[in-house]
Amino acid sequence: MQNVIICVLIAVFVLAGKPAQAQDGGLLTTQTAGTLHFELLGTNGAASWLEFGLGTPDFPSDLEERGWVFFHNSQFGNQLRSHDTVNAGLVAAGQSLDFYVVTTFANKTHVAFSSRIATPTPSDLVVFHDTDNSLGFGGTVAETLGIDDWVLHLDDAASMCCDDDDNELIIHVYISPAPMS
Ligand SMILES: [Ca+2]
Ligand SMILES: [Ca+2]
Ligand SMILES: [Ca+2]
Repeated sequence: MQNVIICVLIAVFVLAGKPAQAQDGGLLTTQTAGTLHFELLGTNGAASWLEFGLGTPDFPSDLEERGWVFFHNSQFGNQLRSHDTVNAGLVAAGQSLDFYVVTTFANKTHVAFSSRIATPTPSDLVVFHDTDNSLGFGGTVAETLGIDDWVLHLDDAASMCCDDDDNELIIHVYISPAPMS
């Protein structure tokens, strides 16, 4: 019981520390409370820098200031780096989740936010929407596998020049139940 109380307190603290979400909700909305997990299923493309993370960080900013989950840098042989945990490891039921993607391609850096719904940029649209419905999910990039279990099919943030193939970052996002005792 004590663990439950601690978990609730942590969840309240995490939520209180988060910036207000867009009124029309995030890219994903949780149904249950628990621990948020990310698993990279695939990556493609020729970006010199490709980064995926949680939230809507300020730009420009240092990598350490952002809630990055995965990144790779071609200067280091495209070696993927991943965080074991992210900065909002515990989520509540009904919580909105938004994400960002950074891409450097041909010496130009592009940033896309899923939260920028009202006035999306071309990068926002190509990354966080399936503009040509090639995935067949009705225009969303989120494939629903089950309750709080999704696969995101994301372009990189430079793809607005070239394609909407939704395959530069394929990421499994899911929530495991919070530990109970
Ligand atoms: Ca897309
Ligand atoms: Ca693409
Ligand atoms: Ca598409």
